[in-house]
Amino acid sequence: MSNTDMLTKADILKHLKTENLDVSVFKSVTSTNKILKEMAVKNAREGTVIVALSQTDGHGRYDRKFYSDFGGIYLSVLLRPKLLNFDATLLTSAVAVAVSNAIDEVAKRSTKIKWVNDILLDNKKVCGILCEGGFCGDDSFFVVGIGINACPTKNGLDDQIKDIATTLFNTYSTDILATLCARVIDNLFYEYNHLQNREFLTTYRQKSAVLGKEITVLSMGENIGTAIAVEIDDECRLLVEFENGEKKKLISDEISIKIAN
Ligand code: BT5
Repeated sequence: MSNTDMLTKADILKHLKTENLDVSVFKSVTSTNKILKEMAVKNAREGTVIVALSQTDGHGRYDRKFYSDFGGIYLSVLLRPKLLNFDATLLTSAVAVAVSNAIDEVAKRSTKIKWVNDILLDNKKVCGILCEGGFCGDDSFFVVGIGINACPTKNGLDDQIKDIATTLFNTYSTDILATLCARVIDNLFYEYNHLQNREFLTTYRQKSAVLGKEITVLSMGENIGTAIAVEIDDECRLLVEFENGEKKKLISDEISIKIAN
């Protein structure tokens, strides 16, 4: 990639509508979430946004690797909710709606959400989201990390993920990355500021890749059964019915699911 291809802060600000944000863009970092968590404990303010064009140590839940080569867009946003009992599951789900809508708008595609917060395009993962909480003194904060396979990487998707992942666009363009990044951030702040009315739930359910489907439920990586995904409740828990008729409400951070073929 030549320097003229480098996405800059100015490129993003040109498209960004949300005001009063503190955006930094880096060519390569370890992990935008890691850096922003370190900044958060040192009092970085809400609205601090770190964008990277690649990560050497991008991670997902349970420290799983998130492949983050040049071509994708990797960003983290710092939130400092004022509410007591702020619900991180709702935030994560609302962010999924924000990102899915942003991708659909910019790419003119129709993405789905795999509970809780993977974004799928044609049944393959195009984006992963990781919300991590922490404390700064008595105050809690959340770092929302988003990784999107936006444009092709030099060597294509890694062998480890090429069967389950996909890329949004066929060619590289800084304008695509800038527009996508700005829409994601704008939508994220919209959903964050409207979280309490739970308006996002309607779209969340409409975009669900799992409702009505047969799913394999994994708890800590272990298969605990096949079930039908019946409902997503107002707390974003997934109601499933196992083959033996047993019903269970799944909580996001306890399980992960595989959609059966
Ligand atoms: C996630 O975790 O999908 C959340 C990923 C969050 C990444 C962002 S990038 C910016 C910020 N900084 C970070 O360090 N992280 C955040 P999880 O649901 O645990 O899924 C991880 C799994 O997704 C891996 O085990 C792979 O199977 C798959 N995967 C890894 N890289 C991928 C990629 N680039 N595209 C699609 N799938 C991928």
